[in-house]
Amino acid sequence: MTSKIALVTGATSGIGRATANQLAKAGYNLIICGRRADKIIDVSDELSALGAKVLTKVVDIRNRSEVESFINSLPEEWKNIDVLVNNAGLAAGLNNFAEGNLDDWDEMIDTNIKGLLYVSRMVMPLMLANKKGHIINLGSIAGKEIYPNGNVYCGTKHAVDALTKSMRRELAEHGIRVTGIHPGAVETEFSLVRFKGDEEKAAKVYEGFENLVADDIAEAILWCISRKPNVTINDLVIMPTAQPAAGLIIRGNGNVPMSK
Ligand code: NDP
Ligand code: 8X3
Repeated sequence: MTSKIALVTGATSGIGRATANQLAKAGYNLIICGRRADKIIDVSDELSALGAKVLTKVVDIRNRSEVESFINSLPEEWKNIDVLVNNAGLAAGLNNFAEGNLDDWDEMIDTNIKGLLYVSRMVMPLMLANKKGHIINLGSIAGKEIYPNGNVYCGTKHAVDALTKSMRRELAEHGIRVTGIHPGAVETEFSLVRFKGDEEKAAKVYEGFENLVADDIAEAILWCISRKPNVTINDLVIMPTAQPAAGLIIRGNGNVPMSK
């Protein structure tokens, strides 16, 4: 295959889907995964229409053996992965510690930390063998700061930040680049997932200010991976202008510039 190959986890919606689209437009072929089979087909159709070759797989990244067989069973020509976007992740709930839901905690830790590690563990040897590659990890402003009741989600994203730095330290000598992307509030399915399908609660998160959209992050990812090979963007913290810090959103203030 002459085009470069990118693997995007959690490409069925939001930032992952937008990133897969941006990469297809830039000429990449795509390996995409997520748990929702119907959505994967929709995204695959979108990417094919943009001229990309697409390989799809329904995978729950929390499941170690699913991740192992996903990567092991890639056809040889698809194992030449140039870019891994470790995007799949979620927040579940927004409670104080004492009232925290342990299933939510497990889900966040299993997905955001362990799932990211399982995928990375399987893809890194392929990149090492090819002596090239770029790993993009989706952290969050919640991995740089904390906010009220963000507790375990913030903990998982702080872990992603630490793992990103460790990966970079270890892989630089092999010419493999590692970048952490840390967005503030991006309107995706994120809040709908966090509030377990409560649309009203999810919509309130984005009221009265101009949030980021998935393409803002996808464009930044494309910019990071298209720098000259001697340039690594270590870390990007990308915030809505109206969100100067984690958990602090300036709503309904005419002084904050809007794009339209
Ligand atoms: P979405 O909910 O829109 O997308 C999340 C994606 O992750 C979906 O494609 C989902 O697919 C996938 N996913 C979740 N769990 C699993 C799993 N166990 N196995 C495989 N895929 C999974 O949210 P975003 O696009 O906003 O989130 C993408 C990343 O960006 C996350 O890591 C999030 O923490 C991070 N982020 C988001 C911010 C925001 O404000 N939106 C801000 C900062 C960081 P499916 O359900 O089909 O499995
Ligand atoms: C999510 C970032 O600020 O919306 O990772 O909680 S924020």
